[in-house]
Amino acid sequence: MAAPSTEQVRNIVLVGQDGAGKTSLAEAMLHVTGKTTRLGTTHDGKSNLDYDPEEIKRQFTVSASLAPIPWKGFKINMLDTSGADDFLGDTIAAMEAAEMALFVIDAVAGPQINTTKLWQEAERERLCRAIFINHIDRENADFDSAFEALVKQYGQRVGAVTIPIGVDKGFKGVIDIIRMQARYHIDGAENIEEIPADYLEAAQAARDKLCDLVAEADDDLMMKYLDGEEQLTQEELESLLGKAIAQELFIPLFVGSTLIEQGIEGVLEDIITYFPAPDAHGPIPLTNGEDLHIDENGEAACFVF
Ligand SMILES: Nc1nc2c(ncn2[C@@H]2O[C@H](COP(=O)(O)OP(=O)(O)O)[C@@H](O)[C@H]2O)c(=O)[nH]1
Ligand SMILES: [Mg+2]
Repeated sequence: MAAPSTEQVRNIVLVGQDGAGKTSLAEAMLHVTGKTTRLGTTHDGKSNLDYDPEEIKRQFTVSASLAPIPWKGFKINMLDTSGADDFLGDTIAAMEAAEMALFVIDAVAGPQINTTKLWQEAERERLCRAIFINHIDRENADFDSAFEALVKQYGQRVGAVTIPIGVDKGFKGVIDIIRMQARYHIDGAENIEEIPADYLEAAQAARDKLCDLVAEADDDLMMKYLDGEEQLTQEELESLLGKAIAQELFIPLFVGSTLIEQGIEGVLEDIITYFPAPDAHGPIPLTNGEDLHIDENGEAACFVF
């Protein structure tokens, strides 16, 4: 494969508490895109990423590993990290190599201590963020309470771009709030359908919240919005999403289950459509909180405090 241009590359680091399903998410992405023929699983030592004997024995990721995923002409580099206490230093180092951190949260346990530590690190580094609520197929998994807990802990910028269809063991697909459609993963492929009637109200409420958050990325639209309660058009929403994510005005929240591979294709699609690409001419976040700007010749031009 020829080297892709930087616009076609996405470097995403998977972070969060151990057990949330980071490695399983990378495995599901590899599988739904056809990079692997069998879904790798960590609980039985059959993972492509947790292959080290120590990881098989402990049943969790010890050192960061890279899963390059070629998809639709893009190259998505997923960096899978450890969420265990002893290995957070390695995880923080891996975060510096990515333009985006995808936080994986266990729907039953909610945000946990190491997730919050890593969140603070991302905040300090000005690393753009997204969230994937996983394990939604499990008994007692409750999307609304997990979502509420995340907003409480990480702020109002968190907004759902997918919501679940069905609860715990009856979970069977997601509603894509950006495209307003239902997405089901059935027999190895994705089926796109209309939103079921009993989910229309919840989908519209999530859509309104999404538009509110994303409008913040454009002053003119925000004024229009405040003046006349005008809705964003589909085009306006799509054109502002990437900007709102890159400016950290909006933190997209996805939901799904890596074990039954629901909600995975939507994340991949949004990664290539809205997540930031490596950009040599944009600000590069530094560990000390300053921004280093690079001029057209690739030289460090100035520090902005
Ligand atoms: N029921 C259910 N189990 C999951 C899901 N995702 C991961 N698991 C299980 O949760 C455990 C931890 O997953 P893993 O990917 O190793 O978590 P990590 O430490 O964040 O990388 C494993 O036993 C997985 O099989 C899910 O969506 N649903
Ligand atoms: Mg892992």
